[in-house]
Amino acid sequence: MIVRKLHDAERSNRRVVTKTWESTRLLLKGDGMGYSFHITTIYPGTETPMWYQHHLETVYCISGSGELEDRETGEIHPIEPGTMYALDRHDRHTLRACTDLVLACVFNPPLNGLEVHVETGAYPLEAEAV
Ligand code: 9YT
Repeated sequence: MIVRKLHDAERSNRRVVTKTWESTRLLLKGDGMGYSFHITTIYPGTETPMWYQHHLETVYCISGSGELEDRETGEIHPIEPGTMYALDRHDRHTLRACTDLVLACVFNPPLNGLEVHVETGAYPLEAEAV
């Protein structure tokens, strides 16, 4: 069994910080679950274009508000607590946060640990592990 506390993980190298978001990766590939599980905060007033060519991702909004643009269709979806979205088709998308947007995220295949977006908005398949 694996038991971890977010406040402990935030003080370790499981926390990755970028210009528009930070993410604490509570479960990673090395944990052997077959997926990774993260608590991510998107910073207010920011816009993050993403395109996970190598991963499927499910996101659940815990708190905050923002919007998700589906760049495949042009649709805009409000994001608020209780909203889930699943990128089942490696969809190109952009996330905009009005406030701190706190999200629970699951990735399949699991992240190794230190992934940050490359220019296309993807994560490489094999990044450095923590
Ligand atoms: C929602 C999203 O994909 N945000 C970027 C960070 C990502 N969730 C991560 O690496 O934890």
